[in-house]
Amino acid sequence: MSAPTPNVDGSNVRIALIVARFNEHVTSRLLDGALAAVARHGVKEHDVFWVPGSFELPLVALQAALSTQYDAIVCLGAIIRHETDHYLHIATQAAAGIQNAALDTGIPCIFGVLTCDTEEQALARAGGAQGNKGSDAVEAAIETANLLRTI
Ligand code: DLZ
Repeated sequence: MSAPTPNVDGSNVRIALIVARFNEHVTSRLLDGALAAVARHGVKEHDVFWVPGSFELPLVALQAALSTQYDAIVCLGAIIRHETDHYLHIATQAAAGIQNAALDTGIPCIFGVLTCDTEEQALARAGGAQGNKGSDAVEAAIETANLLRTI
């Protein structure tokens, strides 16, 4: 049995897009992809919030989810490996925090955060040869929000 076609009709979905400013040359491209998907799928309403870095994404995602103003939250960031293991702590906490925000509120909080070894890898996934993870994240948000309404 094959998987059903996902419902990516955004006409009844309100989305908060939360974007990390760190590595803005990458995250602004993720946001471009996300906004293109918002338009493509007819998303009802959307707001954009910028945060300093990926470490701050979970708290703002939680607050947006608690606000009851959104049916889904999309978190966008770019974590690129540095000389120390600092990036690892940021990536681990961002992933866990975003998932916790979703599980604590019942609002889908989507992990649109790139975790890459190099800037080239990140750019390839932000509108380059590997597509745009920001666009994918919006589609995941719409699909999950629509799915939750059917359960
Ligand atoms: C400090 C830092 C570092 C070293 N690397 C990244 C990164 O690759 N991607 C990212 O989104 N943010 C990074 N940050 C910033 C942290 O996420 C955070 O904003 C600061 O530690 C302040 O809490």
